[in-house]
Amino acid sequence: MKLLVINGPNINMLGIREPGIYGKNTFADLLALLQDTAQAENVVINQFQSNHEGSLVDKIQEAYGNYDGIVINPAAYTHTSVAILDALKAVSIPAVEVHISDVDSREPFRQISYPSMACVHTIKGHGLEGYREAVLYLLDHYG
Ligand code: CA2
Repeated sequence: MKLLVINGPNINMLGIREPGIYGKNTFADLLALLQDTAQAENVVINQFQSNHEGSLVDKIQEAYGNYDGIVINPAAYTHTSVAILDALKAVSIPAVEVHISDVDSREPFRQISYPSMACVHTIKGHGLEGYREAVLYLLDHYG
């Protein structure tokens, strides 16, 4: 199984500020967790992070025919991006949405997610472990 993990804006800044919300772990820790999960589960996991909405859309389109599943944390674009929603619908690859923080207990605007309408499952508030859970979910249901 070949999976693509996509992270949106500012996820590369993890661990630098707001440890109360996102924890102390860094983006490098997230990359290590993904590598670890790939080895343990014997799957290919490629990773992409961008601060640009169009680049995220391009990457989702490129996944068509090349990946069996997508794990996506669209970050702030979660709450605004119909373009990311449409890209996920267009490629129709099983996608799991991950949020490090519990967006439901934060500001009301964070409780809206456009991409979730094209995702088979959403994991919120489990910290970086949510990414591992997303991979396991895809393996269990589509592997
Ligand atoms: O909880 C999540 O995973 C989020 O997708 C993270 C986004 C936020 O906009 C979403 O509402 C929920 C933020 C990404 C990281 O932002 C940082 C902010 C300050 C310091 C470091 C990272």
